[in-house]
Amino acid sequence: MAKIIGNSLSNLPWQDKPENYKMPVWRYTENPIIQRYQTPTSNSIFNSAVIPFEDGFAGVFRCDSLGVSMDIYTGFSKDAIHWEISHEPIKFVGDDPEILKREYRYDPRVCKIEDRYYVTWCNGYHGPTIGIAYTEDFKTFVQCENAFLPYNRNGVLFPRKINGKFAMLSRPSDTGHTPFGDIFYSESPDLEYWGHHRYVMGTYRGDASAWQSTKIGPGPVPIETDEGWLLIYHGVLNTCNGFVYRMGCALLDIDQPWKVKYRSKFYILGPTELYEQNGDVPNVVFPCATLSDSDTGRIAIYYGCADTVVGMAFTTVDELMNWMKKNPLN
Ligand code: BMA
Repeated sequence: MAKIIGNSLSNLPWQDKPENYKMPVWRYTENPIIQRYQTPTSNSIFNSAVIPFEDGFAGVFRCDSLGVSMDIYTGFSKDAIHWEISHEPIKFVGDDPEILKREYRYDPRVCKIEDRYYVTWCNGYHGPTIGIAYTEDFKTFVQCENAFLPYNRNGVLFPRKINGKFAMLSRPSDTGHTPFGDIFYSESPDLEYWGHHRYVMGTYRGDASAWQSTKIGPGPVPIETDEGWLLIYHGVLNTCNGFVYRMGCALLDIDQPWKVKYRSKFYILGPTELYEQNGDVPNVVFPCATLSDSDTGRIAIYYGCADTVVGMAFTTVDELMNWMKKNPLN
């Protein structure tokens, strides 16, 4: 039995695994939990991040507008299922107007490190790069320097310093719908200057695991366990009908997270429901956040469905560990 190292969360949303269900991740029966037209100006709400906050939950949501512009919005919830999402995008504050210029913002992650909530997202700055901001109250958001030069997407912070440094996973990319992509690790003493870049893992080109053959990218903030960092990630296959996005999991070394201990050969969730197969971009499940409970090992995964709505799914730390260990990618 692996153990989650972190806080207990007795109000974690939960449903038991259906009987005789062969996959390690199962969906919430009332999915999707967030609808595309949920705010007055939204065309779609997906690829969004949630976190425990005060006596409930807060989140940062990707809402594409009816003009199909991309921005990120706060939201709050008592039960982590029903969300009130702001009608106005986050307005960032900061010292340097150059950094505050908005081109586009999408695919947020939220990570608590010590007393602050950090938001990372794909930030337009002459091409996509990783934006970083912090907040203490989900009202005032201070924007920091972009982490990297363009082009990069999927910047995901670790929830504590590693060897005394902030740590981030990311996926260097290009200006378009990148047909490649591997996961890298970087460190920073101050969240401004990033270095110590390490290759973590890449696409798999063999036949055994084609679902992750075109590109992969880190998903939710890694979950600390007594066996290592549990990472849920997305993997993409290029088919004759375009990209198909699925989810997988990996276990990274606790002190040297660029060392991969296990990685799943089989995906853990794929787009098989109508709301995952149909939408503005068909065949996408895209995980951006989890909530987890250290007492029970339960995990709720939040994921974008077909670039249109948000879904929730459940698993446990043991389900994912067993899945990887039974069918590892060598
Ligand atoms: C990626 C990002 C994601 C999106 C995915 C599938 O490049 O734009 O936000 O979910 O493509 O369209």
